[in-house]
Amino acid sequence: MSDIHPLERVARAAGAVTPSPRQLAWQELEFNAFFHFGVNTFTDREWGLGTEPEELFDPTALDAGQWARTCKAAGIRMLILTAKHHDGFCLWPSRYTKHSVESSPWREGRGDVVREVADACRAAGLKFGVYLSPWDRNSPLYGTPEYNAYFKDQLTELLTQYGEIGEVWFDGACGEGPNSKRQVYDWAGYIALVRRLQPNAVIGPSGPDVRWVGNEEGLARDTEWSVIGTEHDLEQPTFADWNDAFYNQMLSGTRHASQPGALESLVDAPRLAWWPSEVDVSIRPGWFYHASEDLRVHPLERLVDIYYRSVGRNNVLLLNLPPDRRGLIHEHDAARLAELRRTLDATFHADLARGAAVAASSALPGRPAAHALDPSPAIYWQADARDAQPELELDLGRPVAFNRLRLEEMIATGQRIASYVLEAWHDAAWKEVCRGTTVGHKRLDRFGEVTAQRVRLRIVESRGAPTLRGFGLYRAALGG
Ligand code: FUL
Repeated sequence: MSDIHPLERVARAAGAVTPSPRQLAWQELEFNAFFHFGVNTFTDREWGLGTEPEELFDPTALDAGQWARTCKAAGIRMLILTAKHHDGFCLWPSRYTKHSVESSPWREGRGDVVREVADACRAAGLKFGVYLSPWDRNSPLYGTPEYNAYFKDQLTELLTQYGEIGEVWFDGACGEGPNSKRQVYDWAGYIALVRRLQPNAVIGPSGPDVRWVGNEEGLARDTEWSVIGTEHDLEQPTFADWNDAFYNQMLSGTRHASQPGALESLVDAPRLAWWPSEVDVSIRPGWFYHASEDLRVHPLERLVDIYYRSVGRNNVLLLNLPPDRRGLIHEHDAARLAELRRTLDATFHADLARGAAVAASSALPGRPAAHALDPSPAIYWQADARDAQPELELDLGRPVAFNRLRLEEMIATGQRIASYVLEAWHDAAWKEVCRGTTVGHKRLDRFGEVTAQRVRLRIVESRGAPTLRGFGLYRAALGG
């Protein structure tokens, strides 16, 4: 097959890369919440110094049940808690340091925030994840090989004492410790430990399962591939490898032109990896709570935009909801989150394509066009590989007004769609409604209202025979 063009060859190879079961389960979650909470909540800082007295930590009314219920009602599926941020203060009573809740006045030193949150998540039917900062400005061991053992001991506590962990969030930050030394992190060792103790947990965004989107504004790229090219074994990186991979993908953030996973970038890549992207963003300016930001909770329009540009761009959204000094999600944040849910529900409750008559230019046996519209996530339409530009045509039965499109690929079999056009039949011709590039787990497009009875989707370019397990049309009200 030497006559195959190199770009075509790599396109087929990339289209055949599939997620691990843990990545697949994680991508299905779509919308998770981050909880930045700790000594910074009480000092009004973003990065603690590591010298904060433990007495400072004293939430007056901590109620993890309120966190979990608020998230559940908003359609959030997992909650990730900063068990230890850069200041080194532990929200659980660690056996390996006194710099923890145990030395604080909160619950007379007998409290464990990690346990309360893990239990509240379980009670609400949410997954629970932990953020553990390798950068530790408090530990006297930081900057020595012993620190890696200390870090792994803490990780072991978190991974063995609190039940199932859905995600381990390793912050890549590597600053100086109390001795002005930097740490050479044992990434391969940390990763191996998580694999052994919590084999279903994804590790991100400095980890092999989940890639950082590259900015903290909540915005993914228009084109977001889950398959990228890499020089390194993401499972067993050296410190230098890891910095390189992590740093390179930081540089390829949305502010920069380069596109992770673009075909040209894959041709010479030693390996192809499924490395899906996560968008982390705070509901207010800071990651930690500051009373001065109570009136600066992002407006609804911004959150709706973030949702479309993260969940609707093949990313998992990790929205930070920083608890206040009471230990509660502030009223303003909770109200805004509820508004976001109402707005999304108002748009997505009625799929206007449901029940339409649908035909495809080709379909594999057992993968008929109708499966694209079927709400079951397990069945899908798949075009024939010989069909150069597969099409799906719908007859909605009557003229229908819509302004939103939802597409979903069956990513368990790979990510393939590279560009598509949605058209509507109008005045005896097909007119373009919108066009886009990647789809992946989910793509949501917004456009001006169109009224049509017949619509068609043309898949213009793909990396092998494309699939669709979801196709929806919606009508959003203004601002939705
Ligand atoms: C960064 C940290 O330095 C910030 O404080 C915050 O935790 C953010 C999510 O990650 O690397």
